[in-house]
Amino acid sequence: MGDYFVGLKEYFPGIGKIRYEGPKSDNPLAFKFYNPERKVGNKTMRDHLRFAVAYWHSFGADGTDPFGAATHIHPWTTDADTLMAAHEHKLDAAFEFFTKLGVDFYCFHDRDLAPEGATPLESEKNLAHMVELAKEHQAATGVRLLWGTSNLFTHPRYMNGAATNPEFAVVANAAAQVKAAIDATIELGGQGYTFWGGREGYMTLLNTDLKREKDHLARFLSMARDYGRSHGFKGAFYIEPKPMEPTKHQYDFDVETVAGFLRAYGLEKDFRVNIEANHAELAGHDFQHELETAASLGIFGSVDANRGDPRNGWDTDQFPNNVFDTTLAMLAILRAGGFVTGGLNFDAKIRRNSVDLADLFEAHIGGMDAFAAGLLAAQHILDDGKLDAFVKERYSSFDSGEGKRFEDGKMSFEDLARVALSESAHEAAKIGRTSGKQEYLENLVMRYVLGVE
Ligand code: XUL
Ligand code: CO
Repeated sequence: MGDYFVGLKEYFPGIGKIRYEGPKSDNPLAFKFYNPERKVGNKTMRDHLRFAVAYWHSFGADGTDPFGAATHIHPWTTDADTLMAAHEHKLDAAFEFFTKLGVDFYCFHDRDLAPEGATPLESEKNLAHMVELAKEHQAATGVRLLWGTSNLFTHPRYMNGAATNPEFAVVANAAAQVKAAIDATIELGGQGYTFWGGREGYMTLLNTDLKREKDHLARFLSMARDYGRSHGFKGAFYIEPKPMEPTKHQYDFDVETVAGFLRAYGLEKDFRVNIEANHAELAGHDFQHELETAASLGIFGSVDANRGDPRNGWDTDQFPNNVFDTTLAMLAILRAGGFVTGGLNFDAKIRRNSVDLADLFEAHIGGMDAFAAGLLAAQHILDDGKLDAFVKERYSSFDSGEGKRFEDGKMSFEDLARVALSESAHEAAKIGRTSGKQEYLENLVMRYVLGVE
């Protein structure tokens, strides 16, 4: 932990540095699969996975739900005399946690780091103060900022939207907030800046001018992009798709919708997607679908790692633990070339009744192990080559001859039809009867998942 923490209050007493002990370890506070320095393919696990802790769920959320009061009593809040002091203590607790857990990154909203002031100017001052302290904590611990973002959904002024609000004054307020959050991200060396449009959508179309709202959103994003770039931000801008909640419909519904939006407004060069597993599920997709769609469109950026509950339709933000899913996710990520500016941010929260000090550690350890195991299985799949060879062979009729001419755009529609017309009756009877081998492939993946060690 280093000397930096000497003299600071310890918020997680009795819990030391979390270490790798291997799959046979019985210690709940040890990694079973995540071994940071272990080489997988050409990189270490830590460099592949680039884990980040989400400031909001881990240090801000208090277990409140629509039916009940807070259950998580945070000493960093209860011990403080002022709101600002509470945020200073929260920062100490967060960096103690990052360091003990051994993650390299964290992510925050502006309002996680510093409280909202009475005016936009006061809010900026609060944030600037906390950024100075965060900078010192980063320098002392080596923990870095994966991405920053702005909370444009909690304050009542955003109840009708932020960049898509029908009132211009609210749009301007959102800009002041985003400008300050981009400044904070630049100051802290953030590698990305995320836009999650929590209230950028509608509750009913009866009061909504859809075209105008989307135009405003695109205008806002272009202006924010230009501001960031002209102030030295070289990282990635991310849009985080989510189909609904809190709005009935959100404009950044899913990856494909975001891709269409970015292209329609000429934003595709600077913006990539931050894909959240639970959001994919809410959109009716698999996590793997969203990752592979992003990769196929060249806009894969980062990941909010969590999971939903397949039996209910909201964003439960649970810690990931399904190694089948993490394997398929890591396979998509490795095939996309791995993370560049992005990483695996645990946008996940412990349950409301998880009130032990160790729960937050155990939750992250489980999530990190699930992705480490998924990484090992995915690398094994790639090294073995059976799955890729199968897929390559499945499309091999486009690799040469007429199929290749079609793919290269060297054929007219008549030529294409003529290929079929020249078939013999014997050939025609066989066409298309090739097994997709789904069960064989699922069994194959299961072998890699079960073979992890
Ligand atoms: C909400 C969500 C957000 C974003 C950041 O569902 O995922 O926490 O990740 O605003
Ligand atoms: Co998220």
